[in-house]
Amino acid sequence: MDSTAFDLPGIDLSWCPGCGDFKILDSIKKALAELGLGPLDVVMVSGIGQAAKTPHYMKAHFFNGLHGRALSNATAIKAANPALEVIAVGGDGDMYGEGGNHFTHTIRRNPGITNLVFNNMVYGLTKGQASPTSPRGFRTSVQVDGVHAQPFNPLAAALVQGATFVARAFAGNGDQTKEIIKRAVRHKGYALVDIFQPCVSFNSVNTYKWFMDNTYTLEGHEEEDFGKAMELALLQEGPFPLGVLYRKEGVPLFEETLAAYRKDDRPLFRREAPRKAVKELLASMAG
Ligand SMILES: Cc1ncc(C[n+]2csc(CCOP(=O)(O)OP(=O)(O)O)c2C)c(N)n1
Repeated sequence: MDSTAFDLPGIDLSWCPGCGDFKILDSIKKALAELGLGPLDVVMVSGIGQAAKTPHYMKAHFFNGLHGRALSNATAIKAANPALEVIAVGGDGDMYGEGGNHFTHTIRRNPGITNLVFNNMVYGLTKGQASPTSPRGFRTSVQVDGVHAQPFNPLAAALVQGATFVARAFAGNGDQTKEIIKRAVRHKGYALVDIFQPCVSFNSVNTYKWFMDNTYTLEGHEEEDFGKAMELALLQEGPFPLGVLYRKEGVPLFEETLAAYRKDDRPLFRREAPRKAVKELLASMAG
């Protein structure tokens, strides 16, 4: 499959010129094409934000829901049709702020979905307020004295909740990002890829140069070594490692463990809803 299969001609992209989102969109399309997937195999799921507009800009199934709710919607879609490749995309604000609760509890369930977070350390869509991953001291029009809080650490949080695939990429490294996304999509279980993404309009600290100077590619790393992964994830100052920090195979998937699939392996979307039973249940609850 050619990556142009995912192109959606004639759309009006609202991203600023130079935005890291363009590079990530390109990496996603190439990764899916190289995996032999086409638009009908993939569902892109998002909430709200600039990053969350990604599904609007590519040809595939998509579901756009409430702010911070991409992961719960993605989990349900995967449960209804496990044959689909379900990819939840959004920014650090959407996934770790508004969606923080869903981020934590989705990981515990281990659905077979991919979670791509475009981490620009700022709220882009709403014009530059601090996000959960903004560094301490980061000044904005709202945080005029600079951010006081400790930044949220998505990699360590994911590891501690039992995420079975945890990786970090940088939008500026298109090929590496593509390869990491391919591995995340192939992984059987919840896969987080936190992608450093420079916001050229509202983050003048974490620029392309800053990310280049403060990252390095992991080499010879034991991906199944939880302790080492946690040590890398806990780094508070750069250089930050790029690559797959942690991977664990063989953990049961959310959709596999559902009672609905115990006796019947037909996907939920192919089944008749038990209308009579639902009607009776509702009637029994009325008055
Ligand atoms: C419930 C709710 N709270 C707040 C907002 C306002 N809002 C829209 S997008 C956004 C933040 C987006 O930031 P991020 O997810 O980091 O994505 P980016 O735009 O930087 O890609 C906020 C706070 C909203 N739409 N709905």
